[in-house]
Amino acid sequence: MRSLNVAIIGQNFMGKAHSHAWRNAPRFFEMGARPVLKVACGRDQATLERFAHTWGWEETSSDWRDVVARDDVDVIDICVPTNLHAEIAIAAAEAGKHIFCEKPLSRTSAEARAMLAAATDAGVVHYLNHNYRRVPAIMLAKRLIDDGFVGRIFHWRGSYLQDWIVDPSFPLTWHLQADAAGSGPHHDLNSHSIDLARFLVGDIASVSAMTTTFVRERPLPGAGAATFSAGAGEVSETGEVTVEDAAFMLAEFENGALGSFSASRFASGRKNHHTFEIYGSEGSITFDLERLNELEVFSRHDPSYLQGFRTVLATESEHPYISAWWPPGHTIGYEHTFHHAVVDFVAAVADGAAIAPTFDDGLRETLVLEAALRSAADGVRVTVEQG
Ligand code: SOE
Repeated sequence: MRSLNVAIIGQNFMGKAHSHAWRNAPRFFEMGARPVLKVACGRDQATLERFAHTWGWEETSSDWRDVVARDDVDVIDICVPTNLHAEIAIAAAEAGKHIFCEKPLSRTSAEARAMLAAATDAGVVHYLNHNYRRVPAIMLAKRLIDDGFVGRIFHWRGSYLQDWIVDPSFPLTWHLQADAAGSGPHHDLNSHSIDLARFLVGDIASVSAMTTTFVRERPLPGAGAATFSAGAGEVSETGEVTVEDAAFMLAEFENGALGSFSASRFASGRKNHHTFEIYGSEGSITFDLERLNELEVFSRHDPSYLQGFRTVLATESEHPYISAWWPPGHTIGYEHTFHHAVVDFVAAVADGAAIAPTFDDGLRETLVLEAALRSAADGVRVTVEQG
């Protein structure tokens, strides 16, 4: 069987999730090519060696440019902060490598356009990893919508709430700096909701948004909570937070549906509360990532004495991806979505199968993100540029 040599750039949270998927997917799925974990690239050599050993990467490198230039690498997997995506992806495309890029695609639409142009010109496979599209229950939602179960869609209500920075002593990591991240939970979390909304409902025509920042100054990474809370005069090692802490957006879709999106890192008690609700003329669908095997569905065509939402456990063998895993009722989790992405990506590279979202989807999503930031800054509704 053909091998596909993968290089991963980045070794943190997403590095781990992707590594697990590259390594494990062929054990469960029939794949047209065998991913080889060729080289892991990161800055901190000590942690990189441990990371490579744990996940079975054959080699390590501290220079992504060397990695991209290697003849024995077929795929570049990008798992680094957002500000590095464009440069790495463009170099990878120019070197003829297929690209698996973690979300969000980029900070700006200018970067997204350049990435899309480079990948298109090079004719390489370009995939933007919004892993939640590949939750079987969400794939089921897509099938139900395409089959007319929901009918004409009236409303989308998407919400992605977390609480990991409520403590003001949480340090100023790259996620809290606009230069690195583009924006805060808007790029990080609303991007996921926008991707699902585009997948399930359609393109977004205009938006109106509000953002706010609750904690404007934080300890620099390494300065630590103790320094921050030590009292006036000892709080010198702090820096400015340059992103929002919460971003709420209203949207009108091209098909006339009205939607709302809320993203916050200040929703105390919410750890990874990613939900959506879709309401239509024939029925409705709701989803909650913290119960990701389930889809709540409502049909107006049920008899009146049975009207109500029911819970579908999307673990039957006919649900997408499930037959490769366990028997019905043996639930799957967060990491499985990355496996599904790897399987589909390899099918795109090895067999020419279609894959989405691509960098084109990423550009469209970034245009929505940008329009919302403009709306929040100017206090007006903004039309979203289409592509
Ligand atoms: C952190 O907010 C984060 O890890 C996101 O970056 C991921 O995309 C999301 O799936 C979970 O939360």
